[in-house]
Amino acid sequence: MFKLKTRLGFVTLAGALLGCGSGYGSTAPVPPPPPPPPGHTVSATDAIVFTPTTLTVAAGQAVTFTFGSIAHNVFFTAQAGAPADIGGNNTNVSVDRVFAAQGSYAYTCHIHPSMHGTVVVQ
Ligand SMILES: [Cu+2]
Repeated sequence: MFKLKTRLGFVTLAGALLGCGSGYGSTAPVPPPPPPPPGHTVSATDAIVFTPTTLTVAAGQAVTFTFGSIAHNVFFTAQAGAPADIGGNNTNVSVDRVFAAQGSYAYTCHIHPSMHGTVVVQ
């Protein structure tokens, strides 16, 4: 009975040690997780949508509008506190706009009238 107990204890200990050591010395180190995506970016995509459709930021924060290979622009619905429009045909560029005042700021792309988005400033 004593012998059996000892043996069980050894097996348990060996298992614990193996468990602790698994992965130690393995060839491929686990890469760190990728950084989270920037929190205040709206992408005007080649799929003809703004992503995200609604972005919430704090007053005073900047939002970066990024444009890819298909030209887009950003025209805000006229209202107090709305930042300047991003007119023209924007490709492969990023443009920042600061939202100083609380509110809900809708915008659209004049090249693609189906593209709509909103920045909510809290
Ligand atoms: Cu567009």
